[in-house]
This record gives sequence, structure tokens and C-alpha cells, in this order.
Amino acid sequence: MKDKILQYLKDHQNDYVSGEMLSEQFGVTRASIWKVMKALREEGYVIDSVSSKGYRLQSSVGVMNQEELEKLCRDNALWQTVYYFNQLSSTNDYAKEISASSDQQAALVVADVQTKGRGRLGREWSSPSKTGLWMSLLIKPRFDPSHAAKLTQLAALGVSLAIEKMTGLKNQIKWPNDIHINDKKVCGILTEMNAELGSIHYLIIGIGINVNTPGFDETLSDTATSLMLELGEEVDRRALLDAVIKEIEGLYLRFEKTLDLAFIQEELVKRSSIIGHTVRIQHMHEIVEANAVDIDQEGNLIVLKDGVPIKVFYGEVHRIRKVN
Ligand code: BT5
Repeated sequence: MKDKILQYLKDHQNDYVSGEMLSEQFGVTRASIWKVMKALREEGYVIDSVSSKGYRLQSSVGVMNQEELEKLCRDNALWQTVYYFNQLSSTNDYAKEISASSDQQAALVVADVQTKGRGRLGREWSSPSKTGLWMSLLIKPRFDPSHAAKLTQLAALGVSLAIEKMTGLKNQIKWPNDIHINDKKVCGILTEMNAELGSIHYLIIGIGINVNTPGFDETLSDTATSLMLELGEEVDRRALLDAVIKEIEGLYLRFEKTLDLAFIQEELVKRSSIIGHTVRIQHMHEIVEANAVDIDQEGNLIVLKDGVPIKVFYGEVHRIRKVN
């Protein structure tokens, strides 16, 4: 019934509709109508109510629910199917679940809050309610698994561009999977896949963006930031979600043709927070200190160690100092 009443309000957005009329139209009590209005307001719809006139839908800007997200993704080239939840343990885990049963080639999973948001290597990802974008892009590509890591670079650039276009905030990509603003992390990306030799069963790009997070606890306050903290005003999460998907989609469709990152290599280097710096890279138990000089067409980080170039595929990177 809620959906029907919402549709009615949308169809009559220029008029007030009385509670009495709605209760007759939908065959429910006035108290039920009041409850529906309360629920819609909790979802973020702005509904004006005037005692002598009734209710009027003023705005749906920023509302995140199944219906609004379906509308948003209807015309997407790839990610048209949406699964929206108030709460999930992890959008990546849910994307994994549906990957087995669904024969869809691509799907988007979004949750308002994650109770077990994950970073790389099982680290915790703080995903408080309604303040961030916690989303996963599921895709079943036909290319070889060796290309998969490039998608993290592709997604990082997509997020970086979307943030800049929507908010004007300058941001940097910290290879391989973070977006930083003023040296603090605003977004993390977790790409996971299930594959066998020569073929990918599914690939999931999990993206977490701190959008309207008002502050962080002491474990994160020195290293994390949100768009709202940087901008000084709230950002429309739904519009940002839309921008992120459209950017990534555009990049992905170009990437599919050549399966290399030559077309974005320059941009990745330009936006990198570590190129031109001495960095410490940790991968498994190995720690290397070297100068980060480039990102290649495969999305690998190229560092110079004692003048010898080394290709880095994966790892934890800490920036130490600028190379003179
Ligand atoms: C990441 O891992 O940065 C990948 C994060 C991916 C999160 C998305 S949300 C949607 C999807 N579903 C999931 O379950 N995950 C994905 P990593 O590079 O390992 O960084 C993790 C570290 O970032 C933690 O150990 C903390 O230090 C820090 N951290 C945790 N939550 C944060 C937050 N909200 N903002 C900034 N830093 C955070």
C-alpha cells in the first residue's frame, strides 16, 4: 500500500491530497495513512502536511530505496538490476550469494548500513547507517582472470571523477584501492572474484564512500574523512551513486575493447597520491622501500629500487616522503 500511496502523491505532486480522500481511495483508516506518511518521511521523502488541505510530496531528492534506485538504474548500460537493503552484513557478501543463483550478467547491491563491512584481508570497514555509500557492482566478464585487478584501478578513477564532478573536491587515488582527500581516506575499494584457470565466474567491485559521515571514532579520526567534512555541507547520496555508476560504466565499456588501461594511464598517474614519492610497500611478509614512478597499462605500480624498476601487483603502500 505504501508504494501505491507514494505513487498517488507523485501523480499529484502539485496538489494537496487530503487524508480522508486517501483513506477512502485505498480503503484504509486515517491512522494507517498517517503511518504510511511517517514511514515515507523516514525514508527521506519530504512530505508537507497542512491540516486543512492534506499531504503534498515536496521532494524525493536523495531518497534511497528499491523503487528510486530502480528508476535511477533503468537506463544504465550494464548495472540495471538493483538490490537495495536497509541493512546487510556486507554488500559484497550479498553480491556473492546472488551470483550463484542469478543468471544476470550484472547487478548492483546497495545497503544503508553494513554490520560486517569488510576491507582487504578481512579488515573491518566502518559502514554506519545512511551516511555513506556502501555498494557492490557484480559482473560476470568473459575475459581472463589476469585482467581482474585492473578493475580496481578503473573503479578508483570512476569514483575519483564522480566525486570531483559532483562536489568540486580535488581528490587523489592512493594505489591500489583508496581515494583520499587532503591525505585522508574517503573511499575504499574491495575487488573480489571467483575464477578458475582461464575464466571468471563472477567479479565484485565493492565500494565504500564516506559521504555524510559527521565524524569518526578515535581509531579512524586521524586517517578518515567524509565528503561532508571536506565540503562543509551534505552531499546527495543518490546522485553520487548515480554519478559513480555512470563513470565506472563508461570506463568499463571502453576497457572491454582492449583490456588494458592505456586510455586512463595518464589520468591514473596524474591523480596518484604516491607517484613521485618514496614509499614503503608491504606484501605478505616482504617490505620494500622504493620510489614510486609510474602506473603501467596493466594497472601495476612501478617503483625504482636502487635504480632498478620493479613491478608491484598488490600490496599495502605507505607514503614516506616526496622524491626531490
Ligand atoms: C578497503 O580495504 O579500503 C576496502 C573497503 C571496501 C568497503 C566496501 S563497502 C561496500 C563493500 N562491502 C564490503 O563489505 N566492503 C566493500 P583496506 O584497504 O583493507 O582498508 C581497510 C582499512 O581502512 C581499515 O583497516 C581501517 O583502517 C580503514 N577504515 C575502515 N573503515 C573506514 C572508513 N569508513 N573510512 C576510512 N577508512 C576506514
